[in-house]
Amino acid sequence: NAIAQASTASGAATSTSQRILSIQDVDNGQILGFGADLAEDHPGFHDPAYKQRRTWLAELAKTHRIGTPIPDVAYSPDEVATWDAVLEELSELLPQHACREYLRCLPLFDFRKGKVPQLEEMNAVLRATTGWSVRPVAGLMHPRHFLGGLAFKHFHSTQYMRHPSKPSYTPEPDVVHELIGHVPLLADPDYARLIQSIGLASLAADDKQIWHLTKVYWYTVEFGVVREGDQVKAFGAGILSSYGELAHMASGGAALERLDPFQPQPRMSYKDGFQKRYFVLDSFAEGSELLRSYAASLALPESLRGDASVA
Ligand code: TIH
Ligand code: FE2
Repeated sequence: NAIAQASTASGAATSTSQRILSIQDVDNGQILGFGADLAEDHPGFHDPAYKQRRTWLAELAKTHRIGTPIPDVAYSPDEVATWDAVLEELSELLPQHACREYLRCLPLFDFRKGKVPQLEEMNAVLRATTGWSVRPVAGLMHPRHFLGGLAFKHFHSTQYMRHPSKPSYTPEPDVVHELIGHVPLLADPDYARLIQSIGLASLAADDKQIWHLTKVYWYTVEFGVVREGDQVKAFGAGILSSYGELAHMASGGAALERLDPFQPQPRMSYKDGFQKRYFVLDSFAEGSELLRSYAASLALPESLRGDASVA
């Protein structure tokens, strides 16, 4: 994912209050965080070669235009080694703790050691299943742009690799997070409907509601869990792409709460480490209905709500 939070994006909010009407309105140029400028506490801050690599990939992502082929990234042996390490770790926990839809979709993609998959390869599968597509982005986008993309079945994905010193958990999205965390479920029709619901809600949202939706996105698409019989399984990409977070979720150490998109959501941060609570859906179908009813509540100005002749 590539969604910024209030703290990083507020400065740019004035230029992005404008409603998104088509995918062309999703501006990929404006990056609010996690681009090439690494923070002081980033594991790659003292690694000039890593920083240079990030700058190169950020520039490459910025050149992409919707509808044109996505340039492949030639991943280095070090980057492939990081991919291999994460894949190996995750293959231990995913079969037990990922939701069934995820496990059903995973084999559609050619995820194996020795090669970091390219975004175009992901799109070939997504085109043939749900019609979704991924496209490169340099870093964190303004939430109105990121969420607006979802309404048009576009998922913005980073292409850089996490720093090799910390393969089990990264505080920022990277290509492993996007590919292993997000992409497989985009091939599941029920999940695809759920994530698109958040995007559709964003089209009608004012700035305040955009921040609310960013949190709803965070507690579902990033860190959501879903009931399966008497168990709870992960569908949030932030859980699925991190050995540390998966183990944390599996240990039962975090609280479980029911998601209610009509209620204010707890604050969220990339800096908090493992989640203290996970929100539970009964199913993707139930989650989609919930989110679509929330979206419908935004579609009309306050003054017109509940007017049957307009609705
Ligand atoms: N923590 C996740 C990982 O290690 O793969 C990445 C992120 C998910 C959401 C925000 S950052
Ligand atoms: Fe994400």
